[in-house]
Amino acid sequence: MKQTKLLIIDYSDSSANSNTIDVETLKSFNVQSSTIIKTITKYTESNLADFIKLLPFADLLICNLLELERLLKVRLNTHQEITQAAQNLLKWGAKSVLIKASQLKKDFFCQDYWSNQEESFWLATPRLPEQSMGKKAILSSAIAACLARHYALKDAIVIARMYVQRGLRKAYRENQTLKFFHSTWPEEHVDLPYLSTKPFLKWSSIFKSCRTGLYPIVDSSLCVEKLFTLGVKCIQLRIKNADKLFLEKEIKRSVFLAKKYQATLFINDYWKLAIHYGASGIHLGQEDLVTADIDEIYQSGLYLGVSTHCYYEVARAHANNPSYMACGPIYFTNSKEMSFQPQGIEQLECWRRTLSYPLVAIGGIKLECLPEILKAKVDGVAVISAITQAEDPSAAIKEFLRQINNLK
Ligand code: TZP
Ligand code: MG
Repeated sequence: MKQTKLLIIDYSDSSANSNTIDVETLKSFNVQSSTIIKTITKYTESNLADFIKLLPFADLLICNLLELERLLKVRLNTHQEITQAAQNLLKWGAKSVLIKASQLKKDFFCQDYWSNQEESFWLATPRLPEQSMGKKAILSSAIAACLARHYALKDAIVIARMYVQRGLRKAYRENQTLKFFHSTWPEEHVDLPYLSTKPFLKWSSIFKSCRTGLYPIVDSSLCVEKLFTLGVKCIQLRIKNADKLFLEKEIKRSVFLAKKYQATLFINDYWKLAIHYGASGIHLGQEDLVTADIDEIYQSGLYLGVSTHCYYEVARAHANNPSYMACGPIYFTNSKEMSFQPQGIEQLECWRRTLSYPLVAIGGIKLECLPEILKAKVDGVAVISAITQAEDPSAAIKEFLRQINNLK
């Protein structure tokens, strides 16, 4: 999370009322928190020019497909055309754009596209029956609400999308009219969007699920062996910056040990070697999701675990239906360079309420805080330093195992 005070422009050209704000008025605003400016502009060439002058102030411009077509005077029939149109719109000066593309009717999913030129993603949810309820206005309000709670913009967009999806899914009739269901924080798995850099064209394969229990992360086959002899049943081998020969030897030996002890072994990063040597699963970070061949991993029959640190990453992991999601860091950690603040136990509890995936808590977990982690009903507890830096690693492992397995 970071401090955010952003300007959102919710473009609309559908009303006859002209209510367009001009640049001078905008400059005179003393913006204290994230603000939404709704432009209601009966479309003419001259007020289009005024509208464009506002855009360099906008952190986010939201418009739907038909509005985008009218703004750019183009027809948009494909994902590729929408992507290109969004890039053209960005040239007008907004720092980022969110295109509600649900009007692309032949699309199986309901998809939105966000881009800030450097980064972009599609957000997809199953299509619900078409309802006209001012969805775009609700979406921009929900984004502003999340920004006010200091979520980063990409997280705010994901949470707002969940809010809108739930409201539409649970829409109800009152006096013959269909009403959007407004409520508190969205926490239902079914409303979580799939997030990907590519448009969503079909359902993704679903990886078999894996409940890890105590899940130590170690960097050598020697440690793997020691932990298996102490009764650990699931381990991740995470070797960074090793030479290829050494790496292969370590993976091969760890796989041999996992088979000997009838235990589960995940390999971090090296998915091709994991498949080649027959590990039980592969653990990938967010960057790896871009380069790894997820279909090939699925075809190989291995588990897939994914690291997540925020809503944006959870939605991106969700697009791959992994065997578990690791959420962290829960507490402060020194074991990995981290650009995320600790999420804390409340957010872990929220992930538990939200995610149907097996949930692995990670980051700064020591024996002292294990009871509150287990109270959150996680399926796995991933640890590095609590074991590698323990005064008596064997005793620490026995205690972790005792507490985790007692609760099963
Ligand atoms: N991913 C998120 S936190 C973390 C990783 C790999 C490090 C966990 O190590 P520790 O020592 O248990 O905090
Ligand atoms: Mg990685």
